[in-house]
Amino acid sequence: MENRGLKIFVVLLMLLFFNPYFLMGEGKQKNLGLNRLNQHPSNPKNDVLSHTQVDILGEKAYFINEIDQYQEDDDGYEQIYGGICYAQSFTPSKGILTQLEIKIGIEYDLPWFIELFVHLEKWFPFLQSMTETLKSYFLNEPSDLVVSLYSSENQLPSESFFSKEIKFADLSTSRSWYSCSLNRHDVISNQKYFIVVQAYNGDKDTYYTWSFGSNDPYRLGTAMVSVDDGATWSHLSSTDFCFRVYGESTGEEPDGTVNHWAVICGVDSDQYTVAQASAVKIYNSLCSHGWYSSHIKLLKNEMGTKKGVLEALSWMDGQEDGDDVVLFYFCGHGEGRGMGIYLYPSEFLSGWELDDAIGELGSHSIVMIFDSCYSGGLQQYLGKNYRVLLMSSQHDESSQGDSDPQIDSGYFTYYLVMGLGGTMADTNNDHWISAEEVFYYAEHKTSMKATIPQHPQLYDAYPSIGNNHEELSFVPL
Ligand SMILES: [Ca+2]
Ligand SMILES: [Ca+2]
Ligand SMILES: [Ca+2]
Ligand SMILES: [Ca+2]
Repeated sequence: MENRGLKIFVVLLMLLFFNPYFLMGEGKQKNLGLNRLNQHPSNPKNDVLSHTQVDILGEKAYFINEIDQYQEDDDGYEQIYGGICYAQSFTPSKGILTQLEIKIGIEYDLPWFIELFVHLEKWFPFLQSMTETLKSYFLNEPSDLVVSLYSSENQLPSESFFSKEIKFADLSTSRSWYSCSLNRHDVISNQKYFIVVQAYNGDKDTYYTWSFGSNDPYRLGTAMVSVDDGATWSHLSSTDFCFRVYGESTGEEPDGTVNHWAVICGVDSDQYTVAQASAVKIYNSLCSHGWYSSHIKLLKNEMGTKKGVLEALSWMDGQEDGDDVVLFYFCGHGEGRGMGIYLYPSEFLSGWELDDAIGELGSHSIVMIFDSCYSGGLQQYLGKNYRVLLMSSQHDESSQGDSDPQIDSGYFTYYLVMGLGGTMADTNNDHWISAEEVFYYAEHKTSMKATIPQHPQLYDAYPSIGNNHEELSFVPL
């Protein structure tokens, strides 16, 4: 205590007698940042206004200031300093995020002698610069406040899709809404996202604040805290931080109704003469299980041109949305190593062109079935989140079929249709056949039936690449 008192006294003396402004008799301020402590933050709407102007010039007809999720109750605040992270999860209903606002501020406790100077400078303005110097010397100002957005709590601390640093001096002790433009970031509606704030250094006298509401005011998310840089989190039950997110619709948002849509294509070739018949079998199987024929485009032979397939996929995109189930089926000639498929009349659709078209779809439940030579190679172009790929053979294997009336299709298709036709494939007994279940039903039978090496391949990224434990159910029994 004695040392601290002595130190303060010495510094006061030094400042009093060696401060250049004091010696010059001038009350001029140095820009120490802290000068602006009591000013309001710069206009938080600036980002938004410029963004709107850009959109008007681009003649896009949407309103970016449409508020989507928010929690505005302010019953208190958490202190942010020393590396502790606070987070608030939320669930957007729109597919594009445009803007984030959080209600934040700062707090700092001045030592008594600086308080004294603050009072004195009202009568003696020349003391102002000295007061600021004292503040910068004695306040343990925290690092910039980092505001980030994450799509998973497992992604911290490195994989934020948005991050902004806010300076201590840019905030005020009266907590207010701070706005960040998000540059139209694509999100998955109805999935949880996380707003994370963190600052290092500072102390219990000098810290950032984030307002919160009590009694669980926001039901689609929760406040959380991490004391280990985001490695582990605990929920602050019944608390929600103050936030607002703004968004735009993509038109692909789930509408609460699960509709089923399909594009089914079979193109016969010299190499594979049962393609058209295979496509018809799949079509009939889906219709017999309640899929509406009006929801299916069946493209046989000369209808299965590149233009025809891409137009059908575009039609399907216009129909489906985020909570629908979609199916793309192709039977025909495949290119060596599975770089694409051959359509009518020998038109080539590459794996990446097909991926582009499928990528337009809003559905998060996409089944793709290929009964064609080398189809296993398509996985390298099409293997993405929300997709389950059923491929009739490896990338270096042919696929066989039989025109015998008993079979009259590719072997893989034959056993898929058989699997969809009964209860045998429903291994988890939920009265649905999933893409995964019907694959495992057909896989071994196809290999046994073929007279050449043919090993069907499954690619399962449903519901996502990192988590494929759920089944993509698409045919009810
Ligand atoms: Ca829907
Ligand atoms: Ca769509
Ligand atoms: Ca099942
Ligand atoms: Ca799965």
